[in-house]
Amino acid sequence: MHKRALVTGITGQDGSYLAEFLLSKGYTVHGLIRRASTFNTGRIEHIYADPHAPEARLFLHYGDLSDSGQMANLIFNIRPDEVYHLAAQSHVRVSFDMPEYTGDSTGLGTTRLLEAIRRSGIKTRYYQASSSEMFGAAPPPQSEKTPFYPRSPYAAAKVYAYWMAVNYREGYGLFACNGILFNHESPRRGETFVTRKVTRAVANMLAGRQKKLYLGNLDAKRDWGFAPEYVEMMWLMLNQDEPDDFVVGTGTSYSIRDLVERAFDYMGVEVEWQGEGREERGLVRSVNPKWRGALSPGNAIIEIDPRYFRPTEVACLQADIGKAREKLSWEPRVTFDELVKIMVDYDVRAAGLAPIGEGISVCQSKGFCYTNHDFSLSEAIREA
Ligand code: NDP
Ligand code: GDR
Repeated sequence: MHKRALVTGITGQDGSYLAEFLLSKGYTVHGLIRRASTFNTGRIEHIYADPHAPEARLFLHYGDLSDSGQMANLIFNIRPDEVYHLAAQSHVRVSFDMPEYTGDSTGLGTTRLLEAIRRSGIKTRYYQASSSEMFGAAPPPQSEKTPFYPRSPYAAAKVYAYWMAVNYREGYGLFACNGILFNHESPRRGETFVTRKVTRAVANMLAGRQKKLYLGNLDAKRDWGFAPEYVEMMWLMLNQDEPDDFVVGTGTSYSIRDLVERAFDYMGVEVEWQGEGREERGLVRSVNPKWRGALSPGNAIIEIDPRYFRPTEVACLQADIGKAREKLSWEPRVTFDELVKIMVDYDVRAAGLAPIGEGISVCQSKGFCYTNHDFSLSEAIREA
Protein backbone atom coordinates (compact mmCIF):
# COMPACT_ATOMS: atom_id res chain seq x y z
CA MET A 1 0.00 0.00 0.00
CA HIS A 2 1.41 3.39 -1.01
CA LYS A 3 1.78 5.99 1.72
CA ARG A 4 -0.51 9.00 1.12
CA ALA A 5 0.70 12.57 1.41
CA LEU A 6 -1.27 15.80 1.17
CA VAL A 7 0.78 18.78 -0.02
CA THR A 8 -0.65 22.30 0.22
CA GLY A 9 1.21 24.77 -2.00
CA ILE A 10 2.03 22.02 -4.50
CA THR A 11 2.10 24.52 -7.38
CA GLY A 12 4.86 26.55 -5.68
CA GLN A 13 8.62 26.09 -5.86
CA ASP A 14 8.92 23.77 -2.86
CA GLY A 15 5.63 21.96 -3.46
CA SER A 16 6.73 20.92 -6.93
CA TYR A 17 10.09 19.56 -5.77
CA LEU A 18 8.50 17.86 -2.78
CA ALA A 19 5.85 16.19 -4.96
CA GLU A 20 8.61 14.81 -7.22
CA PHE A 21 10.53 13.58 -4.23
CA LEU A 22 7.53 11.88 -2.62
CA LEU A 23 6.52 10.23 -5.90
CA SER A 24 10.07 8.91 -6.24
CA LYS A 25 9.67 7.40 -2.75
CA GLY A 26 6.53 5.56 -3.84
CA TYR A 27 3.96 7.85 -2.24
CA THR A 28 0.56 8.72 -3.60
CA VAL A 29 0.51 12.50 -3.58
CA HIS A 30 -2.56 14.70 -3.21
CA GLY A 31 -2.09 18.40 -3.86
CA LEU A 32 -4.21 21.40 -3.00
CA ILE A 33 -4.49 23.88 -5.86
CA ARG A 34 -6.29 27.19 -6.20
CA ARG A 35 -8.69 27.85 -9.00
CA ALA A 36 -7.18 30.52 -11.23
CA SER A 37 -8.19 31.99 -14.57
CA THR A 38 -4.69 31.32 -15.88
CA PHE A 39 -2.61 28.15 -15.50
CA ASN A 40 -0.83 27.90 -12.16
CA THR A 41 0.34 24.30 -12.56
CA GLY A 42 3.41 24.93 -14.75
CA ARG A 43 5.83 23.60 -12.12
CA ILE A 44 4.07 20.24 -11.81
CA GLU A 45 2.91 19.59 -15.36
CA HIS A 46 5.79 17.17 -16.04
CA ILE A 47 4.74 14.88 -13.17
CA TYR A 48 1.02 15.07 -13.75
CA ALA A 49 -0.66 12.02 -15.25
CA ASP A 50 -4.29 11.53 -16.19
CA PRO A 51 -5.97 10.62 -12.88
CA HIS A 52 -7.99 7.97 -14.73
CA ALA A 53 -4.82 6.06 -15.58
CA PRO A 54 -4.36 3.07 -13.25
CA GLU A 55 -0.75 4.04 -12.49
CA ALA A 56 -1.67 7.66 -11.54
CA ARG A 57 -0.28 8.63 -8.13
CA LEU A 58 -0.67 12.40 -8.24
CA PHE A 59 -4.11 13.88 -7.63
CA LEU A 60 -5.01 17.56 -7.48
CA HIS A 61 -7.90 19.06 -5.52
CA TYR A 62 -9.28 22.57 -5.59
CA GLY A 63 -9.23 24.44 -2.32
CA ASP A 64 -8.01 27.54 -0.57
CA LEU A 65 -6.52 28.27 2.83
CA SER A 66 -9.53 30.48 3.55
CA ASP A 67 -11.96 27.56 3.15
CA SER A 68 -12.01 25.45 6.30
CA GLY A 69 -14.88 23.30 5.01
CA GLN A 70 -12.86 22.14 2.02
CA MET A 71 -9.81 21.49 4.22
CA ALA A 72 -11.86 19.29 6.51
CA ASN A 73 -13.32 17.53 3.49
CA LEU A 74 -9.92 16.79 2.00
CA ILE A 75 -8.36 15.61 5.25
CA PHE A 76 -11.33 13.36 5.96
CA ASN A 77 -11.52 11.86 2.47
CA ILE A 78 -7.82 11.52 1.67
CA ARG A 79 -6.83 10.42 5.19
CA PRO A 80 -3.18 11.29 4.52
CA ASP A 81 -0.34 9.63 6.40
CA GLU A 82 1.62 12.87 6.08
CA VAL A 83 0.52 16.48 5.57
CA TYR A 84 3.02 19.01 4.23
CA HIS A 85 1.65 22.48 4.77
CA LEU A 86 3.55 24.71 2.35
CA ALA A 87 0.82 27.02 1.05
CA ALA A 88 1.14 30.64 2.11
CA GLN A 89 1.26 34.19 0.87
CA SER A 90 5.03 33.82 0.86
CA HIS A 91 6.32 37.20 -0.36
CA VAL A 92 7.69 39.36 2.46
CA ARG A 93 7.50 42.70 0.58
CA VAL A 94 3.94 41.97 -0.56
CA SER A 95 2.95 41.23 3.04
CA PHE A 96 3.40 44.93 3.87
CA ASP A 97 0.86 45.78 1.18
CA MET A 98 -1.53 43.01 2.25
CA PRO A 99 -0.98 42.49 5.99
CA GLU A 100 -4.52 41.34 6.73
CA TYR A 101 -4.66 38.86 3.85
CA THR A 102 -1.19 37.56 4.76
CA GLY A 103 -2.30 37.02 8.35
CA ASP A 104 -5.41 35.25 7.15
CA SER A 105 -3.74 32.87 4.69
CA THR A 106 -0.26 32.37 6.15
CA GLY A 107 -1.34 32.50 9.80
CA LEU A 108 -4.98 31.49 10.20
CA GLY A 109 -4.81 29.17 7.18
CA THR A 110 -2.49 27.01 9.27
CA THR A 111 -4.97 26.88 12.14
CA ARG A 112 -7.76 25.88 9.74
CA LEU A 113 -5.69 22.97 8.53
CA LEU A 114 -4.61 21.92 12.02
CA GLU A 115 -8.22 22.04 13.19
CA ALA A 116 -9.33 19.95 10.22
CA ILE A 117 -6.75 17.33 11.22
CA ARG A 118 -7.74 17.40 14.90
CA ARG A 119 -11.47 17.18 14.26
CA SER A 120 -11.10 14.41 11.70
CA GLY A 121 -9.50 12.26 14.39
CA ILE A 122 -7.14 10.71 11.85
CA LYS A 123 -3.58 9.87 12.75
CA THR A 124 -1.25 11.83 10.53
CA ARG A 125 2.12 13.56 10.60
CA TYR A 126 2.24 17.30 9.95
CA TYR A 127 4.99 19.48 8.51
CA GLN A 128 4.81 23.25 9.03
CA ALA A 129 6.74 25.45 6.58
CA SER A 130 8.28 27.81 9.10
CA SER A 131 10.79 30.43 8.08
CA SER A 132 14.06 32.08 9.04
CA GLU A 133 12.15 35.36 8.64
CA MET A 134 10.75 34.62 12.11
CA PHE A 135 14.21 35.45 13.53
CA GLY A 136 14.06 38.88 11.89
CA ALA A 137 16.17 41.26 13.93
CA ALA A 138 17.76 38.56 16.11
CA PRO A 139 21.52 38.59 15.41
CA PRO A 140 23.12 35.71 13.45
CA PRO A 141 23.83 32.86 13.55
CA GLN A 142 20.25 31.75 14.28
CA SER A 143 19.41 28.33 15.71
CA GLU A 144 16.30 26.58 17.11
CA LYS A 145 17.03 28.34 20.41
CA THR A 146 17.18 31.88 19.00
CA PRO A 147 14.19 34.00 20.13
CA PHE A 148 11.95 35.20 17.32
CA TYR A 149 11.83 38.90 16.41
CA PRO A 150 9.62 39.11 13.32
CA ARG A 151 10.00 42.17 11.11
CA SER A 152 7.11 41.89 8.66
CA PRO A 153 3.44 40.88 8.56
CA TYR A 154 4.62 37.71 6.83
CA ALA A 155 7.08 36.87 9.58
CA ALA A 156 4.54 37.64 12.31
CA ALA A 157 2.02 35.34 10.63
CA LYS A 158 4.67 32.59 10.40
CA VAL A 159 5.49 32.96 14.12
CA TYR A 160 1.80 32.49 14.91
CA ALA A 161 1.64 29.43 12.64
CA TYR A 162 4.82 28.02 14.22
CA TRP A 163 3.34 28.23 17.70
CA MET A 164 0.03 26.77 16.58
CA ALA A 165 1.89 23.71 15.29
CA VAL A 166 3.78 23.43 18.59
CA ASN A 167 0.51 23.79 20.54
CA TYR A 168 -1.21 21.04 18.55
CA ARG A 169 1.81 18.84 19.23
CA GLU A 170 1.83 19.53 22.95
CA GLY A 171 -1.93 19.81 23.45
CA TYR A 172 -3.31 17.11 21.18
CA GLY A 173 -0.34 14.85 20.62
CA LEU A 174 -0.13 15.64 16.91
CA PHE A 175 3.11 14.54 15.26
CA ALA A 176 3.91 18.09 14.13
CA CYS A 177 7.33 19.39 13.02
CA ASN A 178 8.44 22.91 12.20
CA GLY A 179 11.07 23.17 9.50
CA ILE A 180 12.63 26.58 10.03
CA LEU A 181 14.02 26.93 6.55
CA PHE A 182 16.36 29.68 5.47
CA ASN A 183 16.07 31.06 1.92
CA HIS A 184 16.23 28.36 -0.71
CA GLU A 185 16.20 28.95 -4.41
CA SER A 186 16.20 27.15 -7.74
CA PRO A 187 15.33 27.62 -11.38
CA ARG A 188 11.72 27.28 -10.21
CA ARG A 189 11.91 30.20 -7.78
CA GLY A 190 9.19 32.83 -8.29
CA GLU A 191 10.42 35.62 -10.56
CA THR A 192 9.95 38.43 -8.01
CA PHE A 193 12.23 36.97 -5.33
CA VAL A 194 15.62 38.62 -5.52
CA THR A 195 17.75 35.67 -6.69
CA ARG A 196 15.54 34.88 -9.66
CA LYS A 197 15.03 38.55 -10.42
CA VAL A 198 18.81 38.91 -10.71
CA THR A 199 19.51 35.71 -12.67
CA ARG A 200 16.71 36.52 -15.11
CA ALA A 201 18.05 40.04 -15.54
CA VAL A 202 21.53 38.71 -16.37
CA ALA A 203 20.06 36.48 -19.06
CA ASN A 204 17.68 39.08 -20.46
CA MET A 205 20.36 41.76 -20.60
CA LEU A 206 22.71 39.49 -22.53
CA ALA A 207 19.86 38.64 -24.87
CA GLY A 208 19.30 42.37 -25.43
CA ARG A 209 15.85 42.31 -23.84
CA GLN A 210 16.48 44.34 -20.69
CA LYS A 211 18.50 47.48 -20.09
CA LYS A 212 18.26 47.95 -16.32
CA LEU A 213 17.74 46.02 -13.16
CA TYR A 214 16.02 47.94 -10.34
CA LEU A 215 16.67 46.63 -6.84
CA GLY A 216 16.04 47.62 -3.23
CA ASN A 217 18.39 47.03 -0.30
CA LEU A 218 21.74 45.74 -1.59
CA ASP A 219 23.22 45.28 1.87
CA ALA A 220 20.80 42.69 3.27
CA LYS A 221 22.45 39.30 3.77
CA ARG A 222 20.80 35.95 3.34
CA ASP A 223 21.70 32.29 3.80
CA TRP A 224 20.78 30.94 0.35
CA GLY A 225 20.53 27.20 -0.32
CA PHE A 226 19.24 24.93 -3.07
CA ALA A 227 15.53 24.10 -2.82
CA PRO A 228 15.59 20.40 -3.89
CA GLU A 229 17.89 19.63 -0.96
CA TYR A 230 15.56 21.34 1.47
CA VAL A 231 12.40 19.43 0.55
CA GLU A 232 14.27 16.24 1.40
CA MET A 233 14.62 17.61 4.92
CA MET A 234 10.86 18.09 5.20
CA TRP A 235 10.40 14.39 4.63
CA LEU A 236 13.27 13.46 6.95
CA MET A 237 11.68 15.42 9.79
CA LEU A 238 8.36 13.60 9.45
CA ASN A 239 10.11 10.25 9.35
CA GLN A 240 11.88 10.47 12.70
CA ASP A 241 10.63 8.62 15.78
CA GLU A 242 9.69 11.83 17.58
CA PRO A 243 8.39 15.15 16.24
CA ASP A 244 10.83 18.03 16.53
CA ASP A 245 11.72 21.43 15.03
CA PHE A 246 14.80 22.01 12.89
CA VAL A 247 16.69 24.93 11.38
CA VAL A 248 17.74 24.22 7.78
CA GLY A 249 20.27 26.38 5.95
CA THR A 250 23.83 26.38 4.68
CA GLY A 251 25.55 28.28 7.50
CA THR A 252 26.87 30.87 5.03
CA SER A 253 25.55 34.33 4.28
CA TYR A 254 25.93 36.67 1.30
CA SER A 255 24.65 40.14 0.45
CA ILE A 256 22.44 41.09 -2.49
CA ARG A 257 25.52 42.92 -3.80
CA ASP A 258 27.49 39.61 -3.72
CA LEU A 259 24.64 37.89 -5.55
CA VAL A 260 24.58 40.49 -8.32
CA GLU A 261 28.36 40.47 -8.75
CA ARG A 262 28.60 36.68 -8.94
CA ALA A 263 25.66 36.23 -11.29
CA PHE A 264 27.05 38.72 -13.81
CA ASP A 265 30.63 37.58 -13.32
CA TYR A 266 29.72 34.00 -14.22
CA MET A 267 28.68 35.25 -17.67
CA GLY A 268 31.82 37.39 -18.07
CA VAL A 269 30.42 40.76 -16.98
CA GLU A 270 32.27 42.60 -14.22
CA VAL A 271 30.12 45.01 -12.19
CA GLU A 272 31.46 48.00 -10.28
CA TRP A 273 29.50 50.16 -7.84
CA GLN A 274 29.35 53.94 -7.76
CA GLY A 275 27.51 56.35 -5.48
CA GLU A 276 25.78 55.75 -2.18
CA GLY A 277 22.33 55.07 -0.78
CA ARG A 278 19.52 55.59 -3.25
CA GLU A 279 21.98 57.07 -5.74
CA GLU A 280 24.11 53.94 -5.88
CA ARG A 281 24.43 52.36 -9.32
CA GLY A 282 26.00 49.25 -10.75
CA LEU A 283 28.03 49.79 -13.91
CA VAL A 284 29.69 47.43 -16.35
CA ARG A 285 33.41 47.59 -15.68
CA SER A 286 34.38 44.99 -18.26
CA VAL A 287 32.51 42.59 -20.48
CA ASN A 288 33.40 39.47 -22.43
CA PRO A 289 33.63 40.59 -26.08
CA LYS A 290 31.02 37.97 -26.90
CA TRP A 291 28.36 40.18 -25.28
CA ARG A 292 29.55 43.50 -26.64
CA GLY A 293 26.43 43.90 -28.80
CA ALA A 294 24.29 43.89 -25.68
CA LEU A 295 26.52 45.48 -23.01
CA SER A 296 29.47 47.87 -23.03
CA PRO A 297 31.82 49.09 -20.29
CA GLY A 298 30.31 52.11 -18.55
CA ASN A 299 26.67 51.02 -19.02
CA ALA A 300 24.65 51.68 -15.84
CA ILE A 301 22.77 48.41 -15.51
CA ILE A 302 21.67 48.45 -11.86
CA GLU A 303 19.76 51.20 -10.08
CA ILE A 304 17.98 51.49 -6.76
CA ASP A 305 14.20 51.79 -6.68
CA PRO A 306 12.92 52.57 -3.16
CA ARG A 307 9.71 50.72 -4.09
CA TYR A 308 11.61 47.56 -3.20
CA PHE A 309 12.61 48.75 0.26
CA ARG A 310 10.73 47.28 3.19
CA PRO A 311 9.47 49.41 6.11
CA THR A 312 11.31 47.03 8.42
CA GLU A 313 14.14 44.97 6.95
CA VAL A 314 15.92 41.83 8.08
CA ALA A 315 19.62 42.65 7.94
CA CYS A 316 21.33 39.28 8.19
CA LEU A 317 20.24 35.66 8.28
CA GLN A 318 22.73 32.86 8.74
CA ALA A 319 21.74 29.42 9.96
CA ASP A 320 23.33 27.44 12.74
CA ILE A 321 22.59 23.93 11.47
CA GLY A 322 24.21 22.05 14.33
CA LYS A 323 21.01 20.25 15.33
CA ALA A 324 20.12 19.10 11.79
CA ARG A 325 23.68 17.91 11.35
CA GLU A 326 23.68 15.98 14.59
CA LYS A 327 20.17 14.51 14.64
CA LEU A 328 19.39 14.10 10.96
CA SER A 329 22.97 13.75 9.62
CA TRP A 330 22.10 16.47 7.13
CA GLU A 331 24.69 18.50 5.29
CA PRO A 332 23.94 20.93 2.45
CA ARG A 333 25.68 19.94 -0.76
CA VAL A 334 25.20 22.88 -3.09
CA THR A 335 27.20 26.04 -2.38
CA PHE A 336 26.09 29.61 -3.03
CA ASP A 337 28.36 29.90 -6.08
CA GLU A 338 26.97 26.68 -7.49
CA LEU A 339 23.41 27.79 -6.83
CA VAL A 340 23.99 31.02 -8.74
CA LYS A 341 25.43 29.07 -11.66
CA ILE A 342 22.51 26.63 -11.70
CA MET A 343 20.01 29.49 -11.84
CA VAL A 344 21.93 31.56 -14.39
CA ASP A 345 22.35 28.53 -16.66
CA TYR A 346 18.62 27.96 -16.56
CA ASP A 347 17.65 31.55 -17.25
CA VAL A 348 20.29 32.00 -19.95
CA ARG A 349 18.91 29.03 -21.81
CA ALA A 350 15.36 30.26 -21.26
CA ALA A 351 16.43 33.53 -22.91
CA GLY A 352 17.54 31.58 -25.99
CA LEU A 353 21.31 31.76 -25.35
CA ALA A 354 23.88 29.01 -24.80
CA PRO A 355 24.49 28.44 -21.06
CA ILE A 356 28.05 28.03 -19.80
CA GLY A 357 26.91 24.76 -18.26
CA GLU A 358 28.81 24.66 -14.96
CA GLY A 359 25.52 24.85 -13.05
CA ILE A 360 23.99 22.05 -15.10
CA SER A 361 27.11 19.92 -14.43
CA VAL A 362 26.80 20.58 -10.70
CA CYS A 363 23.25 19.24 -10.77
CA GLN A 364 24.37 16.14 -12.59
CA SER A 365 27.48 15.43 -10.54
CA LYS A 366 26.44 16.17 -6.94
CA GLY A 367 25.03 12.72 -6.27
CA PHE A 368 21.75 13.65 -4.66
CA CYS A 369 20.27 10.74 -2.84
CA TYR A 370 16.82 10.64 -4.37
CA THR A 371 16.35 9.13 -7.77
CA ASN A 372 14.35 11.89 -9.38
CA HIS A 373 16.70 14.68 -8.52
CA ASP A 374 18.96 14.74 -11.54
CA PHE A 375 16.06 13.96 -13.79
CA SER A 376 13.90 16.75 -12.47
CA LEU A 377 16.61 19.34 -12.60
CA SER A 378 17.91 18.52 -16.02
CA GLU A 379 14.31 18.20 -17.16
CA ALA A 380 13.60 21.65 -15.75
CA ILE A 381 16.61 22.97 -17.58
CA ARG A 382 15.67 21.20 -20.82
CA GLU A 383 12.15 22.62 -20.62
CA ALA A 384 13.52 26.13 -21.03
P1 NDP B 1 5.74 29.82 -3.35
O1 NDP B 1 5.32 31.23 -3.22
O2 NDP B 1 6.53 29.39 -4.53
O3 NDP B 1 4.43 28.89 -3.29
C1 NDP B 1 3.36 29.17 -2.45
C2 NDP B 1 2.27 28.16 -2.68
O4 NDP B 1 1.15 28.47 -1.83
C3 NDP B 1 1.71 28.16 -4.11
O5 NDP B 1 1.40 26.86 -4.48
C4 NDP B 1 0.45 29.00 -3.96
O6 NDP B 1 -0.53 28.73 -4.94
C5 NDP B 1 -0.02 28.52 -2.60
N1 NDP B 1 -0.98 29.41 -1.98
C6 NDP B 1 -0.81 30.72 -1.66
N2 NDP B 1 -1.91 31.22 -1.08
C7 NDP B 1 -2.80 30.20 -1.02
C8 NDP B 1 -4.13 30.09 -0.54
N3 NDP B 1 -4.76 31.14 -0.01
N4 NDP B 1 -4.75 28.89 -0.62
C9 NDP B 1 -4.11 27.83 -1.19
N5 NDP B 1 -2.86 27.87 -1.67
C10 NDP B 1 -2.21 29.05 -1.58
O7 NDP B 1 6.51 29.45 -1.99
P2 NDP B 1 7.74 28.44 -1.76
O8 NDP B 1 7.49 27.20 -2.48
O9 NDP B 1 9.00 29.19 -1.97
O10 NDP B 1 7.62 28.21 -0.19
C11 NDP B 1 6.79 27.17 0.35
C12 NDP B 1 6.48 27.50 1.80
O11 NDP B 1 7.68 27.59 2.55
C13 NDP B 1 5.76 28.82 2.03
O12 NDP B 1 4.91 28.66 3.13
C14 NDP B 1 6.87 29.79 2.39
O13 NDP B 1 6.37 30.85 3.16
C15 NDP B 1 7.78 28.87 3.18
N6 NDP B 1 9.19 29.21 3.16
C16 NDP B 1 9.85 29.38 1.98
C17 NDP B 1 11.20 29.63 1.96
C18 NDP B 1 11.94 29.81 0.69
O14 NDP B 1 13.08 30.32 0.74
N7 NDP B 1 11.42 29.42 -0.46
C19 NDP B 1 11.97 29.70 3.22
C20 NDP B 1 11.18 29.45 4.42
C21 NDP B 1 9.84 29.21 4.37
P3 NDP B 1 -0.51 29.50 -6.39
O15 NDP B 1 0.51 28.76 -7.21
O16 NDP B 1 -1.90 29.33 -6.85
O17 NDP B 1 -0.11 30.91 -6.12
P1 GDR C 1 12.94 37.09 1.51
O1 GDR C 1 13.30 36.93 -0.03
O2 GDR C 1 12.30 38.38 1.80
O3 GDR C 1 14.21 36.80 2.27
O4 GDR C 1 11.86 35.95 1.73
P2 GDR C 1 13.46 38.01 -1.20
O5 GDR C 1 14.21 37.32 -2.27
O6 GDR C 1 12.16 38.64 -1.54
O7 GDR C 1 14.38 39.13 -0.51
C1 GDR C 1 15.68 38.84 -0.01
C2 GDR C 1 16.39 40.14 0.31
O8 GDR C 1 16.65 40.85 -0.91
C3 GDR C 1 16.36 42.22 -0.71
N1 GDR C 1 16.07 42.85 -2.01
C4 GDR C 1 15.06 42.54 -2.82
N2 GDR C 1 14.09 41.61 -2.70
C5 GDR C 1 13.20 41.51 -3.72
N3 GDR C 1 12.23 40.56 -3.67
N4 GDR C 1 13.25 42.33 -4.82
C6 GDR C 1 14.21 43.28 -4.96
O9 GDR C 1 14.24 44.01 -5.94
C7 GDR C 1 15.16 43.38 -3.91
N5 GDR C 1 16.24 44.19 -3.72
C8 GDR C 1 16.78 43.85 -2.57
C9 GDR C 1 15.17 42.20 0.24
O10 GDR C 1 14.99 43.49 0.84
C10 GDR C 1 15.60 41.10 1.20
O11 GDR C 1 16.43 41.63 2.17
C11 GDR C 1 12.02 34.66 1.17
C12 GDR C 1 10.62 34.09 0.93
O12 GDR C 1 10.75 32.87 0.22
C13 GDR C 1 9.92 33.82 2.25
O13 GDR C 1 8.70 33.12 1.99
C14 GDR C 1 10.83 32.95 3.13
O14 GDR C 1 10.22 32.71 4.34
C15 GDR C 1 12.17 33.64 3.33
O15 GDR C 1 12.77 33.85 2.05
C16 GDR C 1 13.11 32.80 4.16
